[in-house]
Amino acid sequence: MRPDILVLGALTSPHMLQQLEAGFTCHHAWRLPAAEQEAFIASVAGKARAVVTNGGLGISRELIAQLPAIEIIAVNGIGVDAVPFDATRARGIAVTNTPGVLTDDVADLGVLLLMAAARRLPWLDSYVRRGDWDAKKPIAPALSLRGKVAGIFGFGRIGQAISHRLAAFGMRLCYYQPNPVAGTDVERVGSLHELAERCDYLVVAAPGGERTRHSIDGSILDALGPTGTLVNIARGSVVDEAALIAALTEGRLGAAALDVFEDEPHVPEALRALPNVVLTPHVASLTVETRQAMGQLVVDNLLAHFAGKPLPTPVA
Ligand code: 8YV
Repeated sequence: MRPDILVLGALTSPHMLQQLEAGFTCHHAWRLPAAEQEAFIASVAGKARAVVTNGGLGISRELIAQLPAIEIIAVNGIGVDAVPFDATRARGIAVTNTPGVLTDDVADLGVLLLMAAARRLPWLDSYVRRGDWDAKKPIAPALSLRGKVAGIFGFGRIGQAISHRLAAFGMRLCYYQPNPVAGTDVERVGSLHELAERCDYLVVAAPGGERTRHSIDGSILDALGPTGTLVNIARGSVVDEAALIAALTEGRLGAAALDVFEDEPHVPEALRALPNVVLTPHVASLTVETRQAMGQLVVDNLLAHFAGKPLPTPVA
């Protein structure tokens, strides 16, 4: 009998979808309008032996409690901050994620956002579209990246991949995270506050969750200052969004480039109205190749689990 799986997060890889459909009886909650999902989930809850979800969505403690047959939660993403591990541990539920395969694309988007903010790409694009070039309206020059300091908060695989890319642009680098990283030439500074004081671009690549919640608060943004730029490709929860909006609106922070938000997909109107902000809708890993590789890991973990084999990428 094919195991029943409950799919919560949108599946963006057709290849993954095909393989899931071939090996399992899939119940696709994500295809339904939000208002219909609860009743649908309740109707299949008794038989779901696996859940497929994504990094941002995770799974709630309440939903886990609703699933008597659940054995494994396969997260289609690297971040597992939205998975309640006390609940999974208590029930012996396995959790897997997709490490490694998304590092390059997420790092690329981090650099793209940093450069888009530095060179004011959205403003320039609309300048041309609006016909301001024909009208010979003035353009203020941007600032060069060469010689500027990028401070990376969170120096795991993605943070390090961002640093390699930015080094190639002639930027100086430093990082902060609680545990020093071995085997890197990049300097670790003593605190997040010091990192923000030292850098021109503060790039958030730290995991989400309670430990990092609102780490980037008003005092960190003030340390970054009116010429500083915040880039976030990690989790919206790491940044106090209200403090960020206040700092940008009051000119205490120069600019921000954000792929992630506190209450996705809701992006506060105040943020959307600011000209010195670049916004993308949580798409750092959204490329054909990476989503296929992530999807393959999800499928491989599920197949291994139901075949009684070791999981390729379990979360410890
Ligand atoms: C995805 C992510 O957007 O990996 C993560 O933690 O947030 C992203 O790569 C998400 O998991 C969609 O599948």
